[in-house]
Amino acid sequence: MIMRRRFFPLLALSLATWLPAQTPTPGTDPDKFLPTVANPAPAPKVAPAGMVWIPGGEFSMGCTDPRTDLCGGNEPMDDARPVHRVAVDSFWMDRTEVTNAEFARFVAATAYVTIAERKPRAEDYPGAAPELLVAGSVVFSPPSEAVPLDNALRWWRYVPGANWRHPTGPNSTIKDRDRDPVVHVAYADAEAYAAWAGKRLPTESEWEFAARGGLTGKRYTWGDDLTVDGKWMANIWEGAFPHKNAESDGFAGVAPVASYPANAYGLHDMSGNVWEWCSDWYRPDGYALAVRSAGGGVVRNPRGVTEAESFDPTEPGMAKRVQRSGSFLCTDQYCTRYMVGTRGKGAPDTGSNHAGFRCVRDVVRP
Ligand SMILES: [Ca+2]
Ligand SMILES: [Ca+2]
Repeated sequence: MIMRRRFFPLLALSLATWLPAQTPTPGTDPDKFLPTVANPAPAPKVAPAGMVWIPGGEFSMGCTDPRTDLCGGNEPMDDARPVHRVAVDSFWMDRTEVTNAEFARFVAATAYVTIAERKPRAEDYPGAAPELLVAGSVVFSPPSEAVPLDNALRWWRYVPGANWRHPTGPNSTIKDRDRDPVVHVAYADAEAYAAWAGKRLPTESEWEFAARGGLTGKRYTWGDDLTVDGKWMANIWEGAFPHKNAESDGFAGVAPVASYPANAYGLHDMSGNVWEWCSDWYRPDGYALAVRSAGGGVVRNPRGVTEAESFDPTEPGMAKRVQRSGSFLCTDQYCTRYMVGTRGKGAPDTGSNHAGFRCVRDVVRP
């Protein structure tokens, strides 16, 4: 349906209260974090340009219910439990989200046309009115006054002509915004870029291992407090969502990548700025299924469920890919998914002006 390109994923990213409480899987404690143990193998001597070494290892993946935490938000994050033990191999990861300049080089080399720049085909969106079948993407369009937070359509709009070159609509440009993360990138667009760059998209477990930076069970990529010495550590939303952005962190919209401190692995913006695609298909009970398939032990290099198994109770029948990191629109009033163990998801054909990606590369040892 064209509605998914118009509105849906952003709504879904923001609602998790529908998730049923999950039955604990035998052999796991849904709230138990054990120490992260990095693989001992040293990094190869030469790092690919713009990438950092992620040693891989064993860690506890997931998050506990944050609602009683200071600034923990109002969602239980049931889909990120049980907290369970996962092992991932080492890999390289982009130190930042992919930028406009990087994506422009890819497009210049390949003449690639993103999904948001293509006219939707009527056969892919049966029942859609012909006037709706226009190229475009979803843009944050805040109301001028406070609104109930139960319907994301109050602040999202499908904008014809919005795409990575025109982030907020046809009259906007990316001139002088080389260092901004590229946005309006559908999953296939991100995959095409990664293939061109000799990389791939991260799995969800690789992404979380990297984001945690060797720490154990922390709420954020840097620790347990939202700010450090009064400083903002990520580009999120302060003020009253969605109508009044206080910009205390310095940015109302996207920030140039690496505007905030890196985590311990040298990765920037693993919390906030823009959402980042992961290669796993989404399913709210995916962690329990993974633990079960591992016989209750350590889950090794999980790849997630299949497309056919993907399920989102808010949109049954639509397979979704995982997205991580939260964005400049996440706030403790709404969608606190800048917390490192939390999960998001999106329809693969849908980008928006708060969603991008970064890539990883496998290690090739001589
Ligand atoms: Ca901000
Ligand atoms: Ca991010």
